[in-house]
Amino acid sequence: MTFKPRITNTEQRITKRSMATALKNLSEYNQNKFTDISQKTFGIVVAEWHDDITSVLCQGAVDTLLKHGAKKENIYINTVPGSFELTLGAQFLALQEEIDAVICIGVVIKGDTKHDDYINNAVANGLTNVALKFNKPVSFGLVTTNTLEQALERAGGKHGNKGVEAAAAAIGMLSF
Ligand code: DLZ
Repeated sequence: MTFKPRITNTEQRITKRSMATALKNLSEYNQNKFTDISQKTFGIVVAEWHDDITSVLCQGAVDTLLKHGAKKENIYINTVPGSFELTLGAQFLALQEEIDAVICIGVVIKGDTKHDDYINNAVANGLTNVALKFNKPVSFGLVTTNTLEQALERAGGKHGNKGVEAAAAAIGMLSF
């Protein structure tokens, strides 16, 4: 029997997917397997930098939790100065036994220096570590863009709302 690699199919899938990413609202998610979250408690950490945008992302996250059955009194929102501080904020929340999942919200827009790279990498690594350390979902609602316009497109604009996605990811992981 000859082995036929399915490289062509894989390439087709990848092309389709990247086209979809460029064109579609990114906030579509699969809720079929969502667990009952009516008794779950959520901590949201929101960065104050670009707070006109992070507040919209946070609202998207809260609306999504409520839409799927979370109780308002079981959602705790805390702010941190900037996205770099999201990791420690997430750790403070994850440390609380009653918190089931943490959702982190921030916006980092590229400037003239590599500052954004350092922040984004630190947050990605830091939040991964917190999730693994506390064995709890910690979702990455960090909008990382080149321009303000791109950030706005991902905060209730044509590419959806990254806060919605972050909340959906947290619920998805609680349903694991
Ligand atoms: C310093 C800084 C810069 C330049 N840009 C952003 C940004 O685009 N988004 C954001 O959330 N925070 C930014 N910060 C602040 C850092 O995240 C952090 O709060 C400071 O470096 C203090 O630790």
